[in-house]
Amino acid sequence: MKHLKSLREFIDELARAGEVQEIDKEVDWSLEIGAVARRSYELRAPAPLFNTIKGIEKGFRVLSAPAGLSARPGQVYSRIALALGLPADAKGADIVTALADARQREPIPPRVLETGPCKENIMKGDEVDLLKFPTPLIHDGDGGRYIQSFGMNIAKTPDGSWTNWSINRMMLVDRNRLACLIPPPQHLGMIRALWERQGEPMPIAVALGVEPGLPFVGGMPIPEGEDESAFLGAYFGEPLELVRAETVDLLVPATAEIVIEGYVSLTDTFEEGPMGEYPGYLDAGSHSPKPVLHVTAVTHRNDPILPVAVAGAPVEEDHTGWGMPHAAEMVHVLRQAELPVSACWGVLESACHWWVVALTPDWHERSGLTSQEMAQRVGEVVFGSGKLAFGVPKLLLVEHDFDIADPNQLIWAFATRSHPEHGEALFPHQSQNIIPVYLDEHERLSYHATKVVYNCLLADRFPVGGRPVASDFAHNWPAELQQYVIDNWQAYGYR
Ligand SMILES: Cc1cc2nc3c(=O)[nH]c(=O)nc-3n(C[C@H](O)[C@H](O)[C@H](O)COP(=O)(O)O)c2cc1C
Ligand SMILES: [Mn+2]
Repeated sequence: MKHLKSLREFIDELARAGEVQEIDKEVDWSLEIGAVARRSYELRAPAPLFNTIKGIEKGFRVLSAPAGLSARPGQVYSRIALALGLPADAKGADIVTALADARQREPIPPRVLETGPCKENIMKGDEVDLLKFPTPLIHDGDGGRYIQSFGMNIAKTPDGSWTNWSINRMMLVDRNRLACLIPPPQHLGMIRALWERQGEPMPIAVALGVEPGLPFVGGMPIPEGEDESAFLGAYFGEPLELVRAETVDLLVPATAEIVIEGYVSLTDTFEEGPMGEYPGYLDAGSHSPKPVLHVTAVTHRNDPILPVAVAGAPVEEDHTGWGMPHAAEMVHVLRQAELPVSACWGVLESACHWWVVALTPDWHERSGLTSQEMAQRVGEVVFGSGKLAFGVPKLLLVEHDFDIADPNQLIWAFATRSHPEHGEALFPHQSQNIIPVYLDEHERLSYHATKVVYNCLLADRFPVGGRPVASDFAHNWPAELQQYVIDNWQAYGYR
């Protein structure tokens, strides 16, 4: 497993795979960067690296779509795979399983270095000027310019027992202030509540442009009290390298492009939002006063690169960077419950509103349960798992006899295998984030909503060995004939 230790090593790797597009033409941080990036997601074109930004010091750059999908056949997930040290042609479910497997290993705490490239430039106190950076106004309709859309918020509890690394968006207010979205149920919100109880502002470091594996664990719902950086250590089998921040008692990635240090105020707020959101919509009414982060220091590499995720319609980093690690945690939780799970997936094209639990094809013989009992059991485990369940409203339960990351195969399975009358197991009044746009007012206010398992299991409806077989090229012709047809494809006149 290849551990890439900086955003720059990642960009080199992307370039080798044909997954980055350097753009020398001057672009405007106001809307143009967002528009180019958005179109690149929709075309599954390489990730744009903007080298020249109007009104911004030469050398300061933006990388967008760092974890977008690829149009290259067989390499759809290459950016995510490379970020996580896997081959560019890794399959979606295999990337998820690699993350899930690391949950069974001991965390490896980070190693502290004396210094690192993130200290090449240091601005403290009055010198701090966030306006130097090419922070984009992403969508026409956003409430402001978002500097934090794919970086790590690092905070620890007042007693120092738990450091948390997560992604929550932050908006530029002026040269030394940010407005922060800190939902109370997220770990950053829980840690902030502890500082609030002490009557102190929360020290925080925001690391932008970090080694490529980090954002994936930042989007992963590992349990309260666990440090995502030590989990990534377990994933790669070696410690992450961190350095001390300048003005807060926190450790930050040695190779980060930009590190913003400061304190989240107890009292100061600034109107934040709206912003494109992961269900794929921009809701003009979704803005409110949010806590202000007062910046005490900024450090950055020479010629820093700001990563930008353009949140909105699928597929972008909210779906890959949040959905894939969520699916990994789902595998882990089901394994711990000793259910016959084979793989899990957050359907990217559904904006991660549909999730898939795939059981081993022999689940029925192994468990002795009916499909309805199994649907109930899987729902209880997944929806009962706190942080993981919070963003998981709809589960499709299938046998793992097809590629669950292929939306075409999934739609086929869902449509043909779930019964219109009794194919759903409903779970009323479950803890749910307020993001899905179908929620009603009451559900939004209460952070609770009904969830569902769509039972697409077949094994208990057909005798052993009597399951209908997919009627496709791979299953209805002898293997030798398939190979003969493939070998002769051009001879038939196809190109
Ligand atoms: C690119 C990206 C952007 C995200 N933006 C937000 C956000 O603005 N607010 C939020 O609550 N969660 C956001 N998330 C999801 C959280 O990172 C995720 O729920 C994570 O589990 C939170 O960390 P925690 O479990 O340590 O609280 C984002 C995830 C990704 C990958
Ligand atoms: Mn956490």
